[in-house]
Amino acid sequence: AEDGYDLWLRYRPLPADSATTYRANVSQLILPDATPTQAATRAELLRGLSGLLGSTPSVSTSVSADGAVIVGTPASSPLIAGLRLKLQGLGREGYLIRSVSVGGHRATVIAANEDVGALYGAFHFLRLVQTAQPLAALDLRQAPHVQLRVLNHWDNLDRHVERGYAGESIWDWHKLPDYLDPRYTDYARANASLGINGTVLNNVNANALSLTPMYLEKAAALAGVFRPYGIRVYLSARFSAPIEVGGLKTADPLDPQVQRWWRDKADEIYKVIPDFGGFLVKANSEGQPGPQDYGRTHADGANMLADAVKPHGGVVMWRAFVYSHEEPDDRAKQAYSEFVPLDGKFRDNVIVQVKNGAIDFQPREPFHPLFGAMPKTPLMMEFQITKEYLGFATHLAYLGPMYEETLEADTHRRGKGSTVAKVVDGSLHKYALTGMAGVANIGSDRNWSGSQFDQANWYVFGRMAWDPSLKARPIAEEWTRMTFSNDADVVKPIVEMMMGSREAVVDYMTPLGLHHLMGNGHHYGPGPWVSGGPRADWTSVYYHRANRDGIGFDRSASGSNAVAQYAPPVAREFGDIKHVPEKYLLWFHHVPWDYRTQSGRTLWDELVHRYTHGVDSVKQMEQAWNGLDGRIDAERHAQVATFLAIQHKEAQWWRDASIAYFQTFSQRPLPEGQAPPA
Ligand code: GCW
Repeated sequence: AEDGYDLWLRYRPLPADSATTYRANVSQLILPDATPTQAATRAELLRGLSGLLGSTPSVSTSVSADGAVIVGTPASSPLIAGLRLKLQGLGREGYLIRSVSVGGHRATVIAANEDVGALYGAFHFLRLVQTAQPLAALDLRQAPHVQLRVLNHWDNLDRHVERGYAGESIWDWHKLPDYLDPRYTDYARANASLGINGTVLNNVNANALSLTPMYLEKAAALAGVFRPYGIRVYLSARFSAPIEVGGLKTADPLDPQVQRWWRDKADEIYKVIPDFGGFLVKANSEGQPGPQDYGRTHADGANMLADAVKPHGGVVMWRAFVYSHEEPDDRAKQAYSEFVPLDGKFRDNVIVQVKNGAIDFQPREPFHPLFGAMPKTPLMMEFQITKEYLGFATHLAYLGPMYEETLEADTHRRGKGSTVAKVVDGSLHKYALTGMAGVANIGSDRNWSGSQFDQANWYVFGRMAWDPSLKARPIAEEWTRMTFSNDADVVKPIVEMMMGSREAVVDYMTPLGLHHLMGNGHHYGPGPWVSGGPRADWTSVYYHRANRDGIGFDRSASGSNAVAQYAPPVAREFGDIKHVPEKYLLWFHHVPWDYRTQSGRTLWDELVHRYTHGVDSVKQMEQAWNGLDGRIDAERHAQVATFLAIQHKEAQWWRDASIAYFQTFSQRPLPEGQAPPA
């Protein structure tokens, strides 16, 4: 069935004429299969090429005709050893793909230093065929720019996925370790096709039971499935586990018994998972336990765990998403205030994981001020792939432009051009450890991600984790070609839809720098009126601050002065209402309703205009998609069409509810041509 299960690895037959051309370039495969990774590489190439070309290429040991594809490492393939390719600089995971001549025959070589590099190269080669690229004169070199490219699953042991909109967790803990659902292999293939090399299996709001022998055995079984695909398993560690499952009285990181407990635990884990990646930790945030419960710092906590995994080569990914409602200051400032003083105090196998923005995965946030501000501590990016604040699975929002916007942002910490991407890839501060995490949108739905288009968000995350300088548009095109069609009449409208989709969501939910206006708790649908409740920083009124005078959160020098956490040129830009980019206007300023915006409209009129524009953009997406009826298989077309209709209805809901609510403050009429809320 065309239900989307195959993701972007569809391998459906190419049109007859191009299949003929490709067959001439892929007449035989020469590749080893002595190791599990080699076997996986061979299986993928056979599966992909036979699907795409309509016939299975022969596997041989020597080049006997034009069109051989030779895959491997100097150690695994005598042919590759003989070619004396320049593999230096490719590292463990890099590869090259090159058109060569062997014994007078045209051939393509996919070569790497290690098996996993050859696997990545094989996926790249398949992608070239899938996206209808020429194979005649190839000369490609690729190596990842980021070391740890990991998915974070917020999956609970009862299979509920926190902020998951694609069904229950794919980890079937009950049937593990003995039953290995074939889906685990498909998960590994999909990740390896992007170069994702790590997965944190359990929620950062962690259950200490995941560290008990019974669950470790299950995690080890998954690690066994993923290993041939170059993917390591990590676990979220609950900081109070020494108490909960260790029977200790404290989890104080400076207590020798606690330190010993974690060391023993690490030893135990590495016995069953020898290549265990390490721990991810959410501590002293949203009520989670942490070192501050004992008067210790984040560094004390992280270093204790780092010492425990160090002898085994493990790392600790310590999250900077910390805030507490007991802290009266602007929530946006808290992570920076707590972490910057700790710069240089972490062990060398600790990496601090920072969300893209300082609040929480909003449709649009300015880059987190921590990026660039901790030159002596490796920082990794945390993006959210699951769309907690962007309409869950039914609203189409391609997140490539959002990731790109953050990665391109200039921190100015080492002068102009000090982009977030250069912090993340380590080049700005010469970090020895680099990483990018994505909060997964994966569940048991047949289509994995809850919708067809949400697969693109998994895809673009993986591609940008490999190389943070990649751009959203070419990745959207690549994904569309693999997922839907190479036909220009299909590719073009879909890429346009995707590229405009996130901006549409920003417009109908949180235009002009507004943020956190979603329904309380679930975060679905409009709730700008949300107030009261257990904590101010979970209410919308805390963030929009609308009153008779105007709207927006003053984070300039006259307000919380959060702008001072940025480098001076950025602080000046954001802190000055005349210079702040309009997309961040109400993030940093409380602005009078009659303020003139760049369009010449007053702020109130501009706000209404943006809300309406968001709805109109969804209408256009709907029309574009409906125009593709018959060009895409009926099952996927119908599902997307229905989801777009839902999105259209709900964009209107967002607009009408938001305008009606804000109008109670602005006390101004709707601008001309803007229908009153239905
Ligand atoms: O985005 C918020 C979510 C919480 C989440 C938290 C976090 C895992 O609403 O569900 O908890 O952030 O990132 O820790």
